[in-house]
Amino acid sequence: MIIQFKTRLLVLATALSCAVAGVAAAADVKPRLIRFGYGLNEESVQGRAARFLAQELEKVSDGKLKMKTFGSANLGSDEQMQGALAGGAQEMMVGSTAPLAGMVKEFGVFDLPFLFNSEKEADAVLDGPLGQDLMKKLEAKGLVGLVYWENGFRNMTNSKRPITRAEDLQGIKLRVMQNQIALGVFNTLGANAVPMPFSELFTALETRTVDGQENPITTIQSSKFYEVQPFLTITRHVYTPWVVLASKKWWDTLSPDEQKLIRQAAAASRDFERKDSRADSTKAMTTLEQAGMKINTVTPEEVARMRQKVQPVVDKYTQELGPDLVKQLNDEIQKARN
Ligand code: TK8
Repeated sequence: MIIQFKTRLLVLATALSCAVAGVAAAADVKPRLIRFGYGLNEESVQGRAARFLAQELEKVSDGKLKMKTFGSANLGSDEQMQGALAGGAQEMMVGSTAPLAGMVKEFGVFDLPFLFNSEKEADAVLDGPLGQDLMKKLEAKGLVGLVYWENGFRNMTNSKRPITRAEDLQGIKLRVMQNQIALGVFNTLGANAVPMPFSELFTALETRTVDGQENPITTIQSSKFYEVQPFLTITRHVYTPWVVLASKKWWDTLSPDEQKLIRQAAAASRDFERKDSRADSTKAMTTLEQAGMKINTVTPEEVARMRQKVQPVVDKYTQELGPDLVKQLNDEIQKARN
């Protein structure tokens, strides 16, 4: 009787200690060094989330999976890193979906303007069927999509004038992400859109190679665009995400346990990053005001006008991206909205 009880206790204790030690100890996890690249600087939302991811990964792997992070496009622009991952020369990165559309055109859906009304809607679509299906399409191109981080709603800055109406964009050389839809949208609104990698943007603004750009408030603050751009116009014209990617060539050499730990750490980084981004957005706005930027918000009527102006671009790319996909997108947004 007593012996039986003791045996049971021992079995229970063993089971418990295994659970506490976590997956890493028992699992097939080798010491590895993972290079993780990103485009913004270390003091940005991206920088903080990259450090969080590195720490989380060390924690869940008992120090076996070590991540070295490289900010400020030190491993290359988003596009260059995408190529490095596909070729197996770099393990991981985070970047915008816009340049990914060059590999999997369907990622262009996130460049369609005036889709989402709130971060909540974006989360629902990105973490839901549409966002996940898009990530699966990357595998054929040599990339593994892990999670979406928030980049956010984009607003315009420039060195010439406040944008109160679309017409104010006339004659403004506006840097846009390297993506056909972004190019079409801003040219149609009246700007002279110039596609350029983010890594070249600050210098281009400083030297007046371009007059303006568009990015979320958090980036306008962390990249110090306020030093060279006196005007900020709140348009929230598009919500664009970042996606955390792994090289498929490299991913396929990992054990299932290692893949599981990376997925787990990536999911934690997504939750951390979105929360941080939303809190930082409010703080960044104050910084921009204090830095003396002249800030205006376009009226809802003007947003409606802009939306109407770009409708032909939306129609054109709805055909190219696939009307079913765009319908699915709008349905998923509606569902999240209600
Ligand atoms: C950083 C970019 C950036 C994006 C852009 O590498 O290019 O304007 O918003 O966040 O991905």
